[in-house]
Amino acid sequence: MASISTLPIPAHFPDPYSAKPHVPERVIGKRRSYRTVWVSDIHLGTRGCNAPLLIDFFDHVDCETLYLVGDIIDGWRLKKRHFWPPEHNDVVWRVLKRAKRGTRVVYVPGNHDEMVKPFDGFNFGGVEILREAVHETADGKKLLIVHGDEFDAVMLAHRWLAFVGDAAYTALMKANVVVNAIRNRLGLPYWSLSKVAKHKVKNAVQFIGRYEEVVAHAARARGVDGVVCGHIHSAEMREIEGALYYNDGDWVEGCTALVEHHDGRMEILHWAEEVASRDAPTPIDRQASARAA
Ligand SMILES: [Mn+2]
Repeated sequence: MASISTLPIPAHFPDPYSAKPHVPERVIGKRRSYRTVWVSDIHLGTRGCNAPLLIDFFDHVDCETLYLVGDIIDGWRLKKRHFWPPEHNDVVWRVLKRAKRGTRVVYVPGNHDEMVKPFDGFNFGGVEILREAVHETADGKKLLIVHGDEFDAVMLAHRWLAFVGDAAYTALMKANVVVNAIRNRLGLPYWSLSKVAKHKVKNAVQFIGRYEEVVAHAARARGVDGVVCGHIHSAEMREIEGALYYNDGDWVEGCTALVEHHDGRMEILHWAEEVASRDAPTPIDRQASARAA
């Protein structure tokens, strides 16, 4: 009789019986230590997710509290198509390992992982599920932690506009040439696709600005000092009419995290740049090029 351990497992699938990650955890001299770390919009289960960079981030950074601010697992996409490379399991492994080592891990679900929402108040292996949380910084500021999709209804704008980036715009400009060459051959008049695209980009910029204002307004209404959210894939930290607005960005395009230092100071980490500068020749060269820029 075949025992369960001899059942064939597809080669591409992470070994479900293994307690070890596919990408081994790097033991570096000393991890950077923060009081709090916020990450969101990881979109595990999609091709867009930049898991290798996030794995690198987790291997270099330590914190007392880790907030997962929604859209961590993309349930919407997974429902349609199964996509789960071993690196995505490695991200989960690192989060659970972190919890086991004593980090408080709080998971505030978003819209793409709304299937987690009914588990409000549950604790899964050290991961606390909360629909929303309030964080107090070392310098006594109260911050509301929400994913941010709840503000969409107030916005009356299309969320996808926020994702129109430079790359999409460049691609559209190129497509414009092709489209009009075809239109010309068919005897159709010129139609500016790039003009439409430009309009959309302008809308996206306006959308982000409006979104930030709506969130800041909500903070004031709730009587907290500020809000930490994600959702629009646009990292930011600024004060809007007396309210603190923090957005930790995403791990699809920007690859950013929001961190709180031990003294309460907040910072956005751009991890792709951190990795790039790590490979730079010397710190002096780096300073020189930073001054030249
Ligand atoms: Mn979202």
